[in-house]
Amino acid sequence: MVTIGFPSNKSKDSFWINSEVHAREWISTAVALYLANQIVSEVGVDPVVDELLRVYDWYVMPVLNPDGYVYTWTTDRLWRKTRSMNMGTTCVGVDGNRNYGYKWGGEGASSDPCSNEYMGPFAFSEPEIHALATFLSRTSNTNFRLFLDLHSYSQLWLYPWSYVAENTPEDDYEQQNQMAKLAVQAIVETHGQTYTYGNSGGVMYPASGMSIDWVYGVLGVVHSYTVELRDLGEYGFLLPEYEITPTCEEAYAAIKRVGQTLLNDK
Ligand code: 0X9
Ligand code: ZN
Repeated sequence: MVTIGFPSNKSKDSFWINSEVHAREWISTAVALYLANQIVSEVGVDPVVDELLRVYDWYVMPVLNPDGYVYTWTTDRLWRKTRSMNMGTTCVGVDGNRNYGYKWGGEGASSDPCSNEYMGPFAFSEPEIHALATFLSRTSNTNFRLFLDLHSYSQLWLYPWSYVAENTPEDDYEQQNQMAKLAVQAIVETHGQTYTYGNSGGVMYPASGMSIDWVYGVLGVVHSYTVELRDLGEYGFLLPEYEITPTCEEAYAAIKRVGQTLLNDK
C-alpha cells in the first residue's frame, strides 16, 4: 500500500482507493498506479492537488488480491477469486467482494465454493479482506471520507446499497447520487466516455457482502463507491493496450473532481 499526503501535526481525514480484488480486472491496478504517480507529479503544479494532499492522506492499495493476480499471469487470465483452499471440494477461491461482513450471505452471493461469487465460509474469511477491514477500522487517527473500490468492466459509478435494489429516503442517497453525477461528468469531459451511475443493487442486481456496503453501513463512510472501469463489453477484461492510458486519465479526472468536491464541502 502507498500512503500519500503532506505531513501534519493534526490528525487528517483520509481517502482509500483499492483495486484488483478481482484478479482478472487488470485495468483497475493501472488506474490505481496512475493515480498514485499522477497525484505526486502534480504537487506544486496543480494547487488543487496541493490542497488535497494537505487536507487528506491518500491510501492506495493497487493489488488487493495478490495470489489471484499472479494466477492470472501464470495459469488462467480470467481468474476472479482469491486462491484459498475450500473444505470438501477441489474448487479454489472466494469472491473477495462477497466476503465483507455486512448483510453477508444475502441475495447475489453464493454458498457454493465452485461459484465465482462464492461468499466464503464466514464473513472476512479471506486474509486480504480481513486485513483491509482491520486497517480501515483501526486507523483511528484518521477519518475516512472516501472509499473507492476499482473494478472492470461496464463503465459504472456505483454507490450503496448493493444488497438491495431500492434505497430508502433516510439513506444518504442525495449526496451519493450528486457525487456520482459529478464523477461521471468529469469522465465524459476527458475522452467522451459515458459511465452510468446509481445504487449498485438497482443499476445491476443485488449483491451482498460487497465492500461498499460494509464501508457505508458499518464504518459510516457516505462516499463509498464501486467503479467499474472500461469497457462496455467489446473486449471486457481483455482491454487493449491503447485503452489503458485514456481509462487512467478519465478515472483520475473523476477522482480529482470528487476530492475537490469533498474539499469544498469541508
Ligand atoms: O460483482 C461484483 O463484485 C462487481 N462487478 S464485477 O464485474 N467487477 O465483478 C460489482 C457488482 C455491482 N453491483 C451489483 N451487482 N449489484
Ligand atoms: Zn470486479
